[in-house]
Amino acid sequence: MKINLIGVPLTYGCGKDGAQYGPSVLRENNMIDLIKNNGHTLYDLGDLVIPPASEEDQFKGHENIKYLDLITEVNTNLAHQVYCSLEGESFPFVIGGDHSLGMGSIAGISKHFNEVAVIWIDAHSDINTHLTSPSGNPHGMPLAASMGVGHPKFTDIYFKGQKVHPKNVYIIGVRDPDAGELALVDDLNLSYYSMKTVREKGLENVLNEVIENIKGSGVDGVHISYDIDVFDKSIVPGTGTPVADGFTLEEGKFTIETLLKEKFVTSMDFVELNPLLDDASKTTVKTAVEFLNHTFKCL
Ligand code: EXY
Ligand code: MN
Ligand code: MN
Ligand code: MN
Repeated sequence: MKINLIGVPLTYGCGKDGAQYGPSVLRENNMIDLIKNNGHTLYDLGDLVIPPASEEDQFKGHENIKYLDLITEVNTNLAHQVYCSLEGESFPFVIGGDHSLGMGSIAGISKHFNEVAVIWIDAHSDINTHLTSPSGNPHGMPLAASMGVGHPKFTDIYFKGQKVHPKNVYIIGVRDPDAGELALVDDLNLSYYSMKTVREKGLENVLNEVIENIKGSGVDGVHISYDIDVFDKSIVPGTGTPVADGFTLEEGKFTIETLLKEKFVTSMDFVELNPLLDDASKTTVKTAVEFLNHTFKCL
């Protein structure tokens, strides 16, 4: 498969330093070879240029959205790279960087396809808005914005209007929701599988339900936005918001293998690796490399 690799060294969305080194640390750990050795044709588009910003800038655009204008600009640029990749019949693979980049990825795919589905695999649902966020960190807002809920600068990234319909959104692995997010899950009747539900129903049953719904939905594009913090914090300490009771490495590999086997996935993000927060034995990087190798094997 033709893969366009797009690095997004962005950390302003997560309120911590370090996520900007995700793309470089994965490149240093042979991500390029992982892709090529699994038989893909790689077009490495390098990393987006992220404008510098100072501490004082962070609330200039809105009192509860950090770096509103910078995050909007970066996601607009990303959206166009993703759109152009799809127009060129390449698979856009976006490496973060914090999860606010999800707005750009989804805006780009939404412009290319008639109707898209988004599978959000994450310890968090990332459906806060400036009105519900406890932190003002945009990495907790991208999926709400992509559904047209939130600050207009975020909901209108790249083009005005909703990027993905709530009925085409599938959230898997949440273990740390905020009250405002749970309210939105109910309001929008989202397909929401908390980690508790995954454990009760069984991962394979959850994935099969998601797959059946997607196959019957008529969408022509499917995006996976994979947040590394869906893994248990014992194997992914190097992330901004680690949470207990997460996926084992095998569960993560099973998840991506099961979804990719359907051959309907058309783009993917891999986000929130923060090497500055990793442990001395680089457990997080090792987990990421093993997971990505399996991903590229299955793509
Ligand atoms: N829900 C919390 C907030 O909105 O601040 C934590 C968000 C963490 C987001 C990470 C990317 O998944
Ligand atoms: Mn996330
Ligand atoms: Mn469209
Ligand atoms: Mn998360």
